[in-house]
Amino acid sequence: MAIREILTVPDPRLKLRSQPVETVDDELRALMDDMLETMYAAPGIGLAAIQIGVPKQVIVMDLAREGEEKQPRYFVNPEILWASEETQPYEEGCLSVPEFYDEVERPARVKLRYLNYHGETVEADAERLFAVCIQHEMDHLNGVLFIDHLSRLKREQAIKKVKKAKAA
Ligand code: K2U
Ligand code: ZN
Repeated sequence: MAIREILTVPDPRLKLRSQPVETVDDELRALMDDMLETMYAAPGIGLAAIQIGVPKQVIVMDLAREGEEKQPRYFVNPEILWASEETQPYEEGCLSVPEFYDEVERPARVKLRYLNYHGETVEADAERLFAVCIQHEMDHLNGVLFIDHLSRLKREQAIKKVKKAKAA
């Protein structure tokens, strides 16, 4: 396993649309292992493959709280089958937009279909933080960042802040 570099704005690769995975094999599992190690080290609770420069439809997540046993989850070629009309606001952050947080409104509940770590098809219902995180990560697979849901002014402020921090 290896900790990989996390891309940050304004890296153009973060705007790429990620490609579907053909086969969940040992090579893909090695990528997911690296993604999980990278996410824990950040630290974060979710990570999309494009954030380490790999344009594949792969997400890892662990919503376990501090002190709880780790609960890693793997999502390959995830699809949203249904989303509630009801929405919920959440103060989001992103490992690719460090030190910037703002509120984003998203559907409160979603139904997902995806392939798991072993390539098996799974359906799941997500709500609360799981719903927020999976939609945030699936945005990454479409080249969309949470700041793209904000005003142009806030988006430009976020990018300027990250650029300044990188130059320091
Ligand atoms: O995509 C990422 O950069 C991972 C995010 C996932 C996330 C974003 C917004 C809301 C929930 C999850 C990082 O984990 S951001 C760090 C973080 C940590 C705990 C709670 C919220 C955000
Ligand atoms: Zn993110």
